[in-house]
Amino acid sequence: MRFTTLSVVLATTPLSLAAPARNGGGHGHHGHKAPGLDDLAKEAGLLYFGTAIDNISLNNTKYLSIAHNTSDFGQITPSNGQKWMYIEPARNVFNYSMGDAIIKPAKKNGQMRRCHTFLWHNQLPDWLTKTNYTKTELIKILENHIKNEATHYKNDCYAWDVVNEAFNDDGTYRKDLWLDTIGPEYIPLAFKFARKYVGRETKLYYNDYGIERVNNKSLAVQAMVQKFLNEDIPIDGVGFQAHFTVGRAPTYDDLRNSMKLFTTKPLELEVALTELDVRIQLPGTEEKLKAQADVYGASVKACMDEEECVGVTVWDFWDPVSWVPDTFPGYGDACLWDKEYKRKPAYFKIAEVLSA
Ligand SMILES: *[C@@H]1O[C@H](CO)[C@@H](O)[C@H](O)[C@H]1NC(C)=O
Ligand SMILES: *[C@@H]1O[C@H](CO)[C@@H](O)[C@H](O)[C@H]1NC(C)=O
Ligand SMILES: *[C@@H]1O[C@H](CO)[C@@H](O)[C@H](O)[C@H]1NC(C)=O
Ligand SMILES: *[C@@H]1O[C@H](CO)[C@@H](O)[C@H](O)[C@H]1NC(C)=O
Ligand SMILES: *[C@@H]1O[C@H](CO)[C@@H](O)[C@H](O)[C@H]1NC(C)=O
Ligand SMILES: CC(=O)N[C@H]1CO[C@H](CO)[C@@H](O)[C@@H]1O
Repeated sequence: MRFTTLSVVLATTPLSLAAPARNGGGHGHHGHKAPGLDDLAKEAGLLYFGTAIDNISLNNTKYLSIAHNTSDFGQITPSNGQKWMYIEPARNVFNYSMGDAIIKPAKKNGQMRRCHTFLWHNQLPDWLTKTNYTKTELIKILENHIKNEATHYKNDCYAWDVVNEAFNDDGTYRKDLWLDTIGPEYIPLAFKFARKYVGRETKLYYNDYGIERVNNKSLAVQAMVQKFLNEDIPIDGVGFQAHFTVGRAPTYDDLRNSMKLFTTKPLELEVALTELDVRIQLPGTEEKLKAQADVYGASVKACMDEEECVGVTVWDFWDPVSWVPDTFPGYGDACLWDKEYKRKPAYFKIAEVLSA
């Protein structure tokens, strides 16, 4: 099934979205290179192995040489640059410079792009959060935002995260601006608007954290998708963010079971690990790095073994620019490359899993 999907994508997608010509090759007589994570992921039947990158890293040539090495990363996701506060900083004033700074070089380099995100409760501009709009006005604002951003990035994105993090852990809807003003129908509305304005081939995803096990939250997302299906609301995939912690991470079986909520009949959606990182309580030790490698390995294996899991994206690859230390004090070292740009045991574990 996955191979069929891949050939359909390659056959019907504008060239710019399709798989890249590789840097470095490795078929010549000189300098055979070890295959990277994306090379191995594609051989294992996935569409990509990717990474999120952020604007603060764009002045760093060493960082960029790794981010744009297509042997390791076949897909790029902007961590922040396509979020509402940057894209529409004043009402109906659009600024794509931060998004473009990530998307354009990735496109030029033949890397696929996952675009992130049209609608979230966080990183919204003040003009949106500090005014009480009516329901009708807010729906207009939502459509106008999606229309403009989707049109600007038309055919640039393999997938769009249309709605991000709409549920609480207990499976109820998250209370935010969107729910308070529009009601739960803001979610299907966002997907309808997205389908209207994104490129024909672009996949529409619902993306969330804490759904990597069968629990109240993943079941609530499943129920929502089932309702979409009954009501002809377009959706193609569910993104498992997969921000994990050593010692508390979902197992291989947890992930497989939760993926099946969405990939089996009647939903038959695709899934992906969209923001994978594995934090450890500092200081890092050899033992903790090994445990981290096992979590990364089990997570990637779960995606590899699930026919409808299309790929894995890590939420940045370099420890010094990870979001983890700022967000979870005392935790860190969550990425695949350490501060000296050395690949960590987790990198090699993933390579081993993908090669098996
Ligand atoms: C790109 O990555 C591959 C796989 O990790 C590696 O073998 C190769 O040396 C890298 N290329 C460059 C130019 O660093
Ligand atoms: C890039 O800019 C950031 C500040 O935005 C700075 O902290 C960092 O040192 C710079 N990196 C390089 C390689 O110049
Ligand atoms: C657009 O955003 C960039 C990056 O944040 C900023 O440097 C630039 O001044 C903005 N452009 C306008 C016209 O506001
Ligand atoms: C918006 O409505 C809330 C609750 O009714 C009120 O507390 C707040 O002051 C209002 N904000 C503005 C900017 O009118
Ligand atoms: C899960 O939802 C059920 C009701 O559907 C509730 O009784 C239970 O407390 C919830 N569990 C958690 C952990 O929130
Ligand atoms: C906030 C930030 O770092 N913005 C930068 C993102 O990247 C573009 C292109 O390099 C810069 O113009 C922005 O200033």
